[in-house]
Amino acid sequence: MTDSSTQATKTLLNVAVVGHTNTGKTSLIRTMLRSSEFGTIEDGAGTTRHVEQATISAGEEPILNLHDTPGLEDSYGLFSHLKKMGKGHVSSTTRLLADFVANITVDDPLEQEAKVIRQVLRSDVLLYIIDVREPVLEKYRYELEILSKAAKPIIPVFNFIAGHPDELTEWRGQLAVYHIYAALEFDTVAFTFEAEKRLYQKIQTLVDTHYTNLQKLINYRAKNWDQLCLSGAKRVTELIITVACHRETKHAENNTTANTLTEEKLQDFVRKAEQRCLKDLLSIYNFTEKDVAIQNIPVSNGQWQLDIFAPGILKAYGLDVGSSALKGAAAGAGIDLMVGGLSLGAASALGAMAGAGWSTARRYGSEIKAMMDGTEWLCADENTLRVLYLRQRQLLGKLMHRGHAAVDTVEVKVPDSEKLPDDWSEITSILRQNPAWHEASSSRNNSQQYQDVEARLVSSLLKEPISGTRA
Ligand SMILES: Nc1nc2c(ncn2[C@@H]2O[C@H](COP(=O)(O)OP(=O)(O)OP(=O)(O)O)[C@@H](O)[C@H]2O)c(=O)[nH]1
Ligand SMILES: [Mg+2]
Repeated sequence: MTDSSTQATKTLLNVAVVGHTNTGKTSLIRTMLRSSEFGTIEDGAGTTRHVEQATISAGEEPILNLHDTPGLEDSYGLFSHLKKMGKGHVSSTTRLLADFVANITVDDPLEQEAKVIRQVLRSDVLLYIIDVREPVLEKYRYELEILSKAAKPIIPVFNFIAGHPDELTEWRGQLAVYHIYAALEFDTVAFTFEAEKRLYQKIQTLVDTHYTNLQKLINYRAKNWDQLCLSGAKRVTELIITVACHRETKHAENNTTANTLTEEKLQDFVRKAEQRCLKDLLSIYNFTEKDVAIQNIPVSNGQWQLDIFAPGILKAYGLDVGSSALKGAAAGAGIDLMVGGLSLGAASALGAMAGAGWSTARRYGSEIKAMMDGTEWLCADENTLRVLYLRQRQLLGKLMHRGHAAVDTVEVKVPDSEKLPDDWSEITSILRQNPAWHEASSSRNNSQQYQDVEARLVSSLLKEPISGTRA
């Protein structure tokens, strides 16, 4: 480390993440770092055994140090010890805590607690992580009592809030006893950027010497978050476009076996395209299998649990359209009536026109030729495209943490079909008419019409759900 970076580290804001064991301290740090590499996370007490430090930067510029600490397991033991040290009186100065850490011996039963307190004394602000599912037991009161002796600003962070409103109220009441009013609800696994921003803003108000640096971090993170959401929406858009533009050549003679094979080929294409999109989205949002499980995303071993062509899928996405709902999405719709947006009749008329303009021939040439030699195409039918869109939109919502259980309670149920873009039919019809768009090319990307369709899909995916779910 160079002299200047040592200097920078010294002046960085130091934030200690403390709390009872197994409340999600390490998980919170991973979330804040956007890294699943940091520390060890386990469902069990005493996972983190030592203080570990990580630095959060805005680009290249380090902004703050986070210190993960072991969970406080024996707050009662520590409190009694401090009381003994203070001759029956736990003084309100930090002196007692400093004496405690200075005199602790290796293998002392309170060694772990000493590690925490040592870091607390070295830090500028404390994030106190609370598992609200736990009743406000005596041991937590001792923890708060001890931490408040360090005379550092404490920001309580409520974790595991989903479905526990009463416990949350009780915790808030308990904190008020210690004059701590401004707590944050921050789901460490499934968070929104807004919640993270509030966390930094809270620190800004409590440690105003670091205001400017924290603001740099907020701005940097906000920009990154927007880009992340945009990448997700663009990836889904690419899927919809690839599938909607795809055509499978069908044999004109009524050969059932050949037609079934074509249908299967089309289905396979759609499945694989969706699978690739799922894989990319999970990687864009850095989601591990554990996050997938916590977010209740219906994916197992990286695959959708429900096949896109499974019976009942239309119903699952609110597309209950009579008898077809029982069957699932159709394998494909014959495209002959959609050629170039023309009716069959118009297409034959054009084909018959020997002197049709060059541009007409170029645009409709393959359709006309196909019609002449009896070739037909299959393309993904309307319902398949709808399910595809709705499923990725829902996934995107979860990845952006809009649909987490923690906020589900305020969701107003809106039929999925209403979550399609207003101009959905127009979009899919344009896509079907432009098979050449199935993959990127400069002529596609420069086409005004393509850019317009892409922008419409992206913005519909980024729109807040109409459900009124809190972001
Ligand atoms: N559902 C849910 N689970 C969480 C959340 N935060 C943490 N967990 C889980 O809670 C367990 C404990 O998380 P850790 O991050 O290891 O907790 P810790 O406070 O660091 O634990 P110690 O190091 O043992 O003190 C893990 O199984 C996490 O996956 C959350 O917001 N929601
Ligand atoms: Mg830990």
